[in-house]
Amino acid sequence: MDSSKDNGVDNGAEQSGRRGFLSKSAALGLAGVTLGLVACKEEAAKGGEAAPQKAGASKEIAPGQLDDYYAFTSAGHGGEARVVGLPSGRTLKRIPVFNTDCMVGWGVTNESKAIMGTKADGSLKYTTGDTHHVHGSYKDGTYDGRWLFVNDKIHSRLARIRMDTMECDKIVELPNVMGFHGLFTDKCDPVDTKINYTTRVFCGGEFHIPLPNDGRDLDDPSKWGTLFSCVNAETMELKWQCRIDGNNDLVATSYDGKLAASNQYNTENAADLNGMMSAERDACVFFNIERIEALVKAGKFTTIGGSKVPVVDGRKAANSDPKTAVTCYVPVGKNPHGVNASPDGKYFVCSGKLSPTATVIELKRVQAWFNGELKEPRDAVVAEPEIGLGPLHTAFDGKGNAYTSLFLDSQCVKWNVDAAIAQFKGDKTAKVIIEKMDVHYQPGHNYSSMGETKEADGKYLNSGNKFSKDRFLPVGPLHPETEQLVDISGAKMRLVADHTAYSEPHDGIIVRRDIVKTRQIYNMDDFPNAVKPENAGIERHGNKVHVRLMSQAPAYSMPIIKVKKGDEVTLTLTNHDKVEDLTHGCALPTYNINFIVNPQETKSVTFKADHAGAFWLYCTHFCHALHLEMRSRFLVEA
Ligand code: RUQ
Ligand code: CUA
Ligand code: CA
Repeated sequence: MDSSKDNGVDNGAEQSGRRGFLSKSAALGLAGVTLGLVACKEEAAKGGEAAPQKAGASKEIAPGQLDDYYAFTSAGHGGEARVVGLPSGRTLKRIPVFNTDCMVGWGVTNESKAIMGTKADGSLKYTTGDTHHVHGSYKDGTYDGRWLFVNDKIHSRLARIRMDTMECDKIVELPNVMGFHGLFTDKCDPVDTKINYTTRVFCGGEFHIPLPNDGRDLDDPSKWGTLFSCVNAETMELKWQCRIDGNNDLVATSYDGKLAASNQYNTENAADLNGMMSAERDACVFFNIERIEALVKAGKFTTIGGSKVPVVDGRKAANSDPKTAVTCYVPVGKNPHGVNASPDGKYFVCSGKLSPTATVIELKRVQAWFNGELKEPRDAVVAEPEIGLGPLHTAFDGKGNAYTSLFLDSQCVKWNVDAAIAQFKGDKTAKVIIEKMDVHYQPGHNYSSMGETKEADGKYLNSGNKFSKDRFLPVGPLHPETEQLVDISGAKMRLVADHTAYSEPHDGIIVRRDIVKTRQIYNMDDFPNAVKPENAGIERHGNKVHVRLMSQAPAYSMPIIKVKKGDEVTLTLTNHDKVEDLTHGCALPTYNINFIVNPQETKSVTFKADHAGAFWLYCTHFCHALHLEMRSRFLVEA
């Protein structure tokens, strides 16, 4: 197969397997699009260089040199979050969130289980996750380096990651939501402008389900619905939910805190593929945050099933009067994917996916509709340029240009927002499309350096491509994905590097390194259960045994730990080393226990000593010349 031409929907048809399916679904989708497949073929044939390209690094990161940016990305159904240095592409950290991880002991220790959630028997409620979107907390319209938030689509959970330790510290499950896909943080309070930082996280529910989902209405999807949820960023508790018509895909927010929006590909409220593609246009639904919160305050809400979370009615029938409406449904191109806010805060852009267009919505006009000053929601649309096939996500450079990923064309298209608006007003000379660049291949998300903030700097764009095909050494049926780094600082886009990514990052953000302030060691006193010389040792209450252990390279505080078969053992370990990065591990063979303690950190595990014998509790993390000798005898008497 000539892979250099294999770059799109048409060539895919010649192949079997994954890409065969792709071509089928793409063709299916294009049935409703005016642009024919002929045009598509021409576009597609242009792309896909398998021949080596010259790397165009605007700045090489030499050994020992530090990157300029952090990229924080999701990991799809890997369930974690990841930290990458850019432009080098160095993997800096994997942050376990919804997955279990035996390197750090996530899902193993009592502390991580308490965050992840357990069943009555103490086992984890879920061990799977599906992260898609990572967004940071804001202050003054830019990242404040405090938190990252990431969604779990499969079990509808929102997780928070502390940026100072880059560890997950809270997870909340959204009630009556299935397929929690898009999320975004707010950037200001809608009423109190002194609160010019993130206090809310908005979460979109993608799948329609019975409300409540308790076995009723199983055969009547017309009664099902979806909710848009608001979570308190500080407490991570649900504040309210809003029931809507249609569904939520991705989420974007305004700088002033007054508006949040979600693009809807299923305005049809359909339960099957054809139904979801039946309407000529779908929508982007805007939420009036101030009004929703006023209704909640006034007690004008319902609750669903056993959930106590206030639910406000955002459906069309209840919101036809703009002056009291909490929602505004702005029509956009068919089956949109992505809603992205321009860094100047003026526009939200939704891509058509099944329409070769991007719809530009002016926030001022949406606000005007809510004030009764704009006739129709559709009048908030100020441009709808034709940009290419399969547009998904849009990033910005802060200089008025937008960069949209074109899934079917395997391209990134750079276009100018003002020109698109001029064209929409009738200016035939407006040059909307500035450049199209081939990416490899089938891009999903793209995101730019600081591109979702007022400090968008127009330096780098990351194109997250779903198929790497021939770009890397083959590693069997599952290929890595290509994260292509593009220099967007000049007049022309320049491919800087192909970085591999293990399946399956979706979205990410690129944050200037000076914003991220990490702590290098813990404070022992932050842990109420810290083990200190005065309380170290073994304490027994009936068959409950508490083993309080300390680590200091290259030894644990007790060479022998003796318990009885049948005991319920809680082992608490505090790392007394203070040297940065002097981490110790704690592995207990046949008891399935494995975790680490970083300097000055405390962790614990609880387990039943259900089999007798001698077990070497040993250090897993190479810490000292005598690391291998760092072990204690854990003896379980019969
Ligand atoms: S989605 S490839 Cu989960 Cu963000 Cu668009
Ligand atoms: Cu402690 Cu290895
Ligand atoms: Ca649709």
